[in-house]
Amino acid sequence: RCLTLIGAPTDVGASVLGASMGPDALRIAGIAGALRGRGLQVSDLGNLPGPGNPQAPASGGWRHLPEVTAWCQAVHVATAGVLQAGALPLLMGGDHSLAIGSISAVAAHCRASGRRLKVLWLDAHADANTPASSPSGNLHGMPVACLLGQGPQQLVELGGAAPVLSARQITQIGVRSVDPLEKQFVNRQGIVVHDMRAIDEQGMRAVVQQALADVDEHTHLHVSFDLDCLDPSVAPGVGTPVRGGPTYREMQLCMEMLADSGALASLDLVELNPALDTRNQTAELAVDLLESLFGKSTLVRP
Ligand code: DIR
Ligand code: MN
Ligand code: MN
Ligand code: MN
Repeated sequence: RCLTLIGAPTDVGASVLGASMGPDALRIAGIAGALRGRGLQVSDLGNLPGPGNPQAPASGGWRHLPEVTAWCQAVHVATAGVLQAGALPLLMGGDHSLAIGSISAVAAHCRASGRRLKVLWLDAHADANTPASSPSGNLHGMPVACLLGQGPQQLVELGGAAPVLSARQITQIGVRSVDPLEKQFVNRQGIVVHDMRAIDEQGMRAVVQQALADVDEHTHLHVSFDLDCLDPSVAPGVGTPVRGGPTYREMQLCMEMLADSGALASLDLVELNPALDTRNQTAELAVDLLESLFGKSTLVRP
């Protein structure tokens, strides 16, 4: 099986600078070697080119819309090329607005090949703001809304057909920070959110089982993994940490269960901020969890 790494070194969608260094921190943590160790044939496209961060204030409800659009377009094209070549695209962010680029390409690929698409969104945040609900104008808080057809036209229609997803194609896990008006959007759309209370009450195992209930080996499973989903005590290298996230063990179980589904076909690894990290520990944790996601297990399993 072939996997292609795509670096998108940008933080234009975020409030805090530094996610632009994420791809290189993941390379330094040994992402390619770890995946090769899992038996994958890994190639690295390197870092895509794109605009720098103008550090401009919001205008018209959004910050850096032209720059975010340019990055998402580049990611869309790169992801489409990797899928076309039959490999699994692994997007190394960069901030989470990039998921508009990757997921729009994945959705087009699934439409063309007649495969069902399911998106798992692992995040402390719902990322479902619209300009009307966003407290910040930061586009990394809006990708879910854009993919569901709500947001600036150039992002909503990035891949042509809109909306890219219907609400029942996306399930969120680990959420614990949702803005007041964003809550209403999540509720109105009917997005399934397994928040931290669900994980506390039912356990990660039951939550992931529910999230995968409509996934079989014919489904294209896309995992969009915002590293701020993890508890900041184990993953401090993120721009918008929120206390009370999944532990290392809980997230590892989640990864192992996703691996068992046999459906993983594309992945975003986003919001790693090396400027806020401690000796690259969050990047190393991400690589460790990736090994579980690609089938590493303690014992031989039936
Ligand atoms: C907040 C923070 N909900 C916003 N969002 C995110 O600005 O929209 N932080 N996604 O990672
Ligand atoms: Mn395919
Ligand atoms: Mn987040
Ligand atoms: Mn996010």
